Amino acid sequence: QNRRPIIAGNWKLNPATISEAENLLKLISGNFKNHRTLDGPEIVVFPPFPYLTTAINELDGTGIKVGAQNVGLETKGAFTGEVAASMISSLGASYVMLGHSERRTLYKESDSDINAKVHLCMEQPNLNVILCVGETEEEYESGLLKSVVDLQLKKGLMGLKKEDLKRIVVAYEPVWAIGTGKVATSEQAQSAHIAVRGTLSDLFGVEYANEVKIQYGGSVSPASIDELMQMPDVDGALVGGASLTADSFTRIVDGGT
Ligand code: G2H
Repeated sequence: QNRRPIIAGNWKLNPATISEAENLLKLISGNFKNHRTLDGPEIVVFPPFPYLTTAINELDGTGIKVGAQNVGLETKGAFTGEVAASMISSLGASYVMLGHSERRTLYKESDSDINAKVHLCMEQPNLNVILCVGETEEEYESGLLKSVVDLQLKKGLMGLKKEDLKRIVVAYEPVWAIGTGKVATSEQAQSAHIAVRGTLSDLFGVEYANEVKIQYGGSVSPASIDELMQMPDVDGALVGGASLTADSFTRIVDGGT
């Protein structure tokens, strides 16, 4: 299968100030100025909401896309503190990340919330979604990986039209590997990705399952990226901590140490 890899940087709640964000963006932009992105992987960065416009401007001309880490459940009106998909889209962002385990656990987002948000993004013509799924350590130890991920995919993608499915990227992030330094082995990632692809094939057909990109996420670093990317079903990475310095993010995009 000829799936163009996609490397994404999830900045989470970092950095603390716009000037630090600008510095990071300038360094990333400098590293990718020479259109290395054209034949390489698709690259996306996910800064916090207040930095989205700055990121879009700073990365202009590099081919690097910008996405939001979440979106609200409403479209407009009296919902103080919320952010709508139309706002994200109208800034020129092209991705929204949904269902990250930190959203699921810390902010109690359910699969049906996530599904509603996926639909809100699909109403915006220019938005793609990275849908994150993954099991906890306890579930992994109990052999529940497949059934947990199955349900998250089934509920998260419920009711999507065929043409919308093309705008979905799946990120498999085992919760036990997130921010822990405990990266899954490439074999563990590969077998989980086969499970994810299997579910997507059951849900939407084998043709779709072969086309959809599945990223691995969880403590990815320049030291682990090469082995992961050698796995036939690993189509990229969702990188947290290591995306916060331009050097390590660039090394991950370029492939390894
Ligand atoms: C998983 C990942 C990015 P980290 O959350 O989404 O973060 O690479 O820091 O484990």
